[in-house]
Amino acid sequence: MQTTIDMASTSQYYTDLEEKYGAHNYHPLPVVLKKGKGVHVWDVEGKQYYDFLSAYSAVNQGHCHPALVQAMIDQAQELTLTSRAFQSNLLGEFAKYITDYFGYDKVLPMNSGVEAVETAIKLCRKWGYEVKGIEENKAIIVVCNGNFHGRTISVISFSNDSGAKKNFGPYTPGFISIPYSDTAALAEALTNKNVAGFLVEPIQGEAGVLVPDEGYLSAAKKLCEEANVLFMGDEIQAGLCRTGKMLACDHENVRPDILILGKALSGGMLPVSAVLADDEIMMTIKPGEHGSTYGGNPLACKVSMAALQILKDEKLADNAATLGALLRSELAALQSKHISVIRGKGLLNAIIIQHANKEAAWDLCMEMKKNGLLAKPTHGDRIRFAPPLVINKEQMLECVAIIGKSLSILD
Ligand code: IF1
Repeated sequence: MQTTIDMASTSQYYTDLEEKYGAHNYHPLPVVLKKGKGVHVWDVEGKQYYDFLSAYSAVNQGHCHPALVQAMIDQAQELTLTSRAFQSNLLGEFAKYITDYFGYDKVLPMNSGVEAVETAIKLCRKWGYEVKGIEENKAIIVVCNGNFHGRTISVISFSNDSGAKKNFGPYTPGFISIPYSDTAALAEALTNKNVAGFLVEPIQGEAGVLVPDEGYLSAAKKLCEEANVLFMGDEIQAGLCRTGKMLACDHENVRPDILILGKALSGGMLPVSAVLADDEIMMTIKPGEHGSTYGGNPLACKVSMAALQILKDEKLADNAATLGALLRSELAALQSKHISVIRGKGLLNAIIIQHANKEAAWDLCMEMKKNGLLAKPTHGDRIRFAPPLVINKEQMLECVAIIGKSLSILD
């Protein structure tokens, strides 16, 4: 008979607890993690893995980065939350830091990514009415098919993913969806004078790491300028060095009118998101018109400054570019008949599995797990490869060896 202590040390125990008491809104890979450091995580049995998901790009700086842990501890002992009813000594400092860092007049801090997206939409609409002069309640925001911007009612209202949408209606109106990476479709949509903004992911994450055609983002930005429409870049997943540049839009020298950040803005410590824009846009929102209890809290401000500093100090954009190129070339060199597509930019990558068995991608992930690497399939046949950006060459080669060895399970 097992004692309670033995039980509590097994993955099954924790899986059962989640299953019984947690909502069933996820289908995770069966691994229960209890520790993380850099590119590695460990399960409750003590097995070590490479993390090839990085919490969907939230831990770009690596798990439990010492500078972030220190910032967290220091600030937690000092002051964590004031609400915005009172000021703190850190919000102004953070606002100066992040606006200097990205080159915008102002920042509006929020918490989760989707809250920042909602904030951008609200800002865009307000600008549409008060600056552009769109008739009340007529503002349109153009989005792209296959988008993923989060899970609030308004944001799922313009999703095409039936799983994310079905039976959550009625939906928020005011959005038009066009094909991604299609400038002609954008030009056509922008002929509508009520369009206030264009919301786009510079690389579509959920769609399976879809990189748009070269020149798309810069052409889209130009079309937006000509139509007096705000270009809103959702850099929540692709930004902050993930694709080999500070922002994914930097690959085409595009400066979004509204920049949306989240995830790695705190390096995995706590939810921190932000919207950046210049005064013409940001000053349309007045006291009382938008906010959040935790948005801009001192703990978040402190951690976020440290998280951004690490990206520069450790040259993580360059490392992502170099090791991403290595990953793709080494994956290609495996010459696996089961990999039909290898795509991505920097360390935001995906492969598409080609196999008669529909479960092949899942089976491969289970085999990679056995061999010490964690990745998760999406849309049945795609697997995202997105390790923390602190990964080094030797580790990457070991990871490709694990992937290569695991692929033999599909033969
Ligand atoms: C989940 C995907 C990634 C995002 C972009 C906004 C948000 C996200 C571009 C919202 C969030 C997540 C959330 C996560 C799965 C995940 C994801 F597969 F769904 F697409 F990363 F690839 N904009 N992405 O990617 O940010 O409110 O979650 O902080 O479990 O839903 P959030």
